[in-house]
Amino acid sequence: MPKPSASKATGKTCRFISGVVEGFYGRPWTMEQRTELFQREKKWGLNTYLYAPKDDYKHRMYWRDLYSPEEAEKLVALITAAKKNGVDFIYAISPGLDITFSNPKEVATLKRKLDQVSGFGCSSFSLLFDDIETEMCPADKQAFSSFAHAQVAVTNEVFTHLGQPDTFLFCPTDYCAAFCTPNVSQSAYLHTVGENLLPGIDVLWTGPKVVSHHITVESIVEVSSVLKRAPVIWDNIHANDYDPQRIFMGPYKDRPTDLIPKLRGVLTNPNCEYHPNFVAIHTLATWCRSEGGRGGGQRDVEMTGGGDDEAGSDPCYSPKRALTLALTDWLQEFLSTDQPGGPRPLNPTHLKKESSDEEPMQTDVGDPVYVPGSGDNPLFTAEPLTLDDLQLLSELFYLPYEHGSTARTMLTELDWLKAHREAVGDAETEMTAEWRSRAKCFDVMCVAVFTMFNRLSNAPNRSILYDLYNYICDIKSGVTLARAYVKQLGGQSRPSAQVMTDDPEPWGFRGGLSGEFQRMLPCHGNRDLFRHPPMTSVYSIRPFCPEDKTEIQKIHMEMQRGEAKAPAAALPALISDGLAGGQLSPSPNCGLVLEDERGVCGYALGLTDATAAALNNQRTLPGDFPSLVTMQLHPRVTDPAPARRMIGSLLSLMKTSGSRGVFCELRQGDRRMFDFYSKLGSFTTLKMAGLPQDVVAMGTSL
Ligand code: GDL
Repeated sequence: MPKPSASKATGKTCRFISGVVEGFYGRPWTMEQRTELFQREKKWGLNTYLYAPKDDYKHRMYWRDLYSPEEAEKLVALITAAKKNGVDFIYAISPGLDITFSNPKEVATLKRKLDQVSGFGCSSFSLLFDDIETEMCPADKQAFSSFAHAQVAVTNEVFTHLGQPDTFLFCPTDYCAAFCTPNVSQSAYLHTVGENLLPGIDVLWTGPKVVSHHITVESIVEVSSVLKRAPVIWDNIHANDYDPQRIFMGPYKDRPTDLIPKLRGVLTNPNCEYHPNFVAIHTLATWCRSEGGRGGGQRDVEMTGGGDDEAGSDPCYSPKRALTLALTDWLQEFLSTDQPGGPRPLNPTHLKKESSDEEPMQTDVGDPVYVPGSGDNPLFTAEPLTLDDLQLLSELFYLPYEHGSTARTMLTELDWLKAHREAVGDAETEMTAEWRSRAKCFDVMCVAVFTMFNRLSNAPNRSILYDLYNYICDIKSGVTLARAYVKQLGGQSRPSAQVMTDDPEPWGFRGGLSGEFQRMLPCHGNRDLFRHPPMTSVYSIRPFCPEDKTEIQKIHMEMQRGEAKAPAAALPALISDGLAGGQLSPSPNCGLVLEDERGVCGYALGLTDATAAALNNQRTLPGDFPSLVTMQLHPRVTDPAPARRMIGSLLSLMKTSGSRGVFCELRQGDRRMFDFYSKLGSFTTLKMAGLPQDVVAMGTSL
């Protein structure tokens, strides 16, 4: 643990604040869970719990209301339990939704509430002003020169009223760099806080962002100099209250241990579900302990990151090893029964019984035990959960900015299998063999997820399982769909009803209305090629015929208009404009047209020998790419699949016509096609002499 240090501002000896803030939106934890948390904190060497559940009535929305005798009794018990475990219980209140800072009655009400909690045995407090409206009411505007002045005045007054507690935390409204205008060092708000907040009050800070990917020493030095004190990090790295599909069970990470001497403390605001926070809190504790070995000659060799496979590793802390330590301890929790009536361990003699007409065995509670006979179904059994299962669970639900390694591999492999699906069905080439072998590995990974799911479902500790259930069920469905799709690509099964149907069951498309909204927004997940609401159209691809020229021209013109903020004439000319514009005809058998119920909605055209066309446009072709392709889709085609099928078919046709490499030209404004070719995987950017500015060439060998 970090050594206690003397505060420059107050001369008080301060221990490094470490622990948990229950500061998320949604259902607060139960008193039993909190009490268990204190025991864990004690065991793991953490020393603080900040009580700040956003949706606890009397913490925020009804902050003025005093606790009833029943509530008081529970809080007293909680505060006592914290003390018993050496955990500092900090009571936080969030009056910012509607307090009038300049009204003395309001300040008196706040003091009365905190006095009540003080009477419960609590001696550490916190005022939170996060996530509130920054516009002051007219009365406050009259009384204070800024919002920061209003908050600081009330906070100082309450702090003094409570007798300047040893621990008193203030959460600013601009609690991360992203909220500061224009930036941290020039933020008038933070400067006011730094200069006017009494020195005994510590300030909470979430880092560069609300959910910070990295927190660097430099960023902390910068904010500390403005705040005139080292902040306490309120870390949202494991918070999941903003997305019901995510939960984080990766290790505490991307905060160098060099930060520890620069900070007043770290409190993690983790997942809303209590049990899955085992990893978040255990690894934070390991991180906090890591500093203990510094300079003292007793560095914890087990925990040092050196020689680890983690890039830029910390000499004092290895997230990977911290994770293994946490999961090893967590496994024991999973295996301990938490509810009466759980499965009884099977008596091995029962399993040996051959015939069902023997007398049923009696257990110690007298229930008959069913023993299947020789022709009966064997009993369902799931093997006990293993450390590998928990490792996989953590990797599938890792961190907000990072999937775990198995998750990354599965995504990469699925992407590759999709991009190279033309390999299947060819004569047995090397590529086909590679495709099949990678598909097999993908399948093994999918099966490991299902096995983990079964073993988790059978784990004796039901409370942990229930907290995880929705998430593991969700990932199981996602993996089931992906697996079925790969099998179908490999010709091992007919197109799966769930993957391909135009009328999927509710569980075949996920995410509800919110998911649909998101998929329709332009910034939706940068991995996505096109926005694709549920498929409603049936597409067909057929060979191009000269009668299609007019429709193709229309699409070509329309796309040019969309691409150009300026009139079409201002766009740099592409060699393929001639093909799409009808001046050039595609080579025989090298044109395809996409149709939906409204008619032609896309085209893919190729010239096997583009030398002459290139010369006309003052380009010099790169030697290995003599052929030109161009593809365009009407904006109403929101599903990426037909586009991929069409370009795949065109490339096959061109190869059959003798081409060994194709290229395409794209204007930089045509992001959609640029993304499309980039994500196919096989196309790369080419150097080509004579390309106009703002035009890129991409190509692939055939
Ligand atoms: C926030 C909220 C917090 C919430 C978190 C993650 C702070 C200081 N406040 O902004 O209550 O749980 O985001 O959604 O972080």
